Amino acid sequence: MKSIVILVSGRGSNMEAIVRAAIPGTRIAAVVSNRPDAQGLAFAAAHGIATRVVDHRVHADRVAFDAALAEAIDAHAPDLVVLAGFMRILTDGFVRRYAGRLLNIHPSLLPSFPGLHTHRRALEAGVRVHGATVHFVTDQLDCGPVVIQAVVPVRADDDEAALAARVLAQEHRIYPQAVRWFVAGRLAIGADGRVRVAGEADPGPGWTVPPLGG
Ligand code: NHR
Ligand code: GAR
Repeated sequence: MKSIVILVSGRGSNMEAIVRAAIPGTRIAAVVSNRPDAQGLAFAAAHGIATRVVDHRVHADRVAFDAALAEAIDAHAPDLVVLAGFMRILTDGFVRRYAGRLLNIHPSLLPSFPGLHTHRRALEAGVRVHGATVHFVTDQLDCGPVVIQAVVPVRADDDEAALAARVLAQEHRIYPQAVRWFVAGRLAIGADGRVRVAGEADPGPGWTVPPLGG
């Protein structure tokens, strides 16, 4: 049984998608939030999952916050740590501690639009396609090895909310898939820094494009 700790900051719909996927051979050991008011905590508690709050505001700096966060995580000795809408940048020391077992989902087609407000920036840039990326976390923000991406069209009449919703629906498909691959031991980071998915044709079904009409 692989044990997973999920970190959230807000709504927690990606966490919910992973919980609902009920991936065989996995157990969601805990959901940890840096915000006491994160909506995701209620869903986790209602599903019998242990919840913890590590409030970044009560810690003097990022190093102290990350130490408290690591303590909360390590209490569950997880095989995998999943950032699901987690909104605090993590220190190098934290990232090193969980190297190779720390995943993030970012709401853009990385390396385009790292950082925040990705949907607004995609609209401003006038790109025709946008999407989401699951990647291993490294000390380079939003730059870690890519596991899976999903592409969505950008429509002429899109606003930030409409585009975000279209991307989010794809996030809910690709994040459980990435977790499934990880727990099945099928993900490896090559010497070239790229992710290989064992048993999938190169580059694997790591990309998905919903039909333009959809
Ligand atoms: N930490 C490291 N070291 N590397 C990554 O790739 C990380 C990370 C921590 C979080 C998620 C990321 C995203 O997918 C993530 C990737 C928060 C910020 C941010 O600027 C940026 C990127 C991401 C998450 N956070 C502000 C901060 O000062 C706070 C913003 C807020 O609280 O609303 O930490 O987009
Ligand atoms: C998701 O779109 C996720 O990709 C994004 O925030 C949303 C969280 O939704 N993550 C980031 O922007 C990280 N900086 P959720 O809480 O419902 O999963």
